[in-house]
Amino acid sequence: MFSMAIVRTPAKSLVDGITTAGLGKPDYDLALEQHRDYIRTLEACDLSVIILDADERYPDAQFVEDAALLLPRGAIFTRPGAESRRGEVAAVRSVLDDFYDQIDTVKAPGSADAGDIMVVGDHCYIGLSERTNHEGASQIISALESHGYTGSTLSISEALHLKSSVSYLENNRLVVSGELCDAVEFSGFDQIRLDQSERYAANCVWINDRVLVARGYPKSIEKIGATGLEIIELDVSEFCKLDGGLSCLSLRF
Ligand code: CIR
Repeated sequence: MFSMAIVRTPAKSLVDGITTAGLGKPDYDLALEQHRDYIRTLEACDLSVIILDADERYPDAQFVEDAALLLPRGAIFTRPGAESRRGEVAAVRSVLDDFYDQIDTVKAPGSADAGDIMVVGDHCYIGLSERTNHEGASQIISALESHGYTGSTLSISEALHLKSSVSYLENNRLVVSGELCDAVEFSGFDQIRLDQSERYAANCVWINDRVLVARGYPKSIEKIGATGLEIIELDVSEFCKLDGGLSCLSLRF
């Protein structure tokens, strides 16, 4: 169960965030409104939300999930794969230092975005992507082992991050899309397979037996809803334009 979350207010510079989506530039005011809705939803899921200030130097800083992996007793801070995002970690770290005794940090030449890390019980699946390299993953696995966790890697090529295509909904339930439908690593899960046309919805977020799902993906809502979990739909169209999804917008702990 989670009781807290960290988010970061988008800066006006978000319109210059990194993207491959080809959906045009996000509308700042609408992004801000969607971000406020997101915060209200986290609060409705009984989380206390820490809101970090916007920083115009970092157009992608609202995607706080990439800066850290938070485990019950320790935090692992990443070294984001995109150079323009490396400076984002400091602000996230400054609020988390007080919560954790054990802190590890990914160091050069390692790189990792925590959007590439999916926690399933005491195991972490780490996507090797354009952002997360072998060295970064192996530093994370060593840190995980010192926290009593294990880690394993799998290569991804279709989407930006591992969790762009897969989400764990607890109790062995996994939402999967695209290339990950055939991944042997995930064959033992109860899979909820999404249509290719709705693959963006695979980035959903389990919070205390509710699931946040992106608005606009009706077939996925029906499939995920069949689990019996309460679904909360949220419009994140402006973040989708920056290759970001629901999970990227917060760190839950
Ligand atoms: C980036 O390319 O880094 C951002 N525009 C999007 C990051 C999304 N984060 C995530 O999927 N965990």
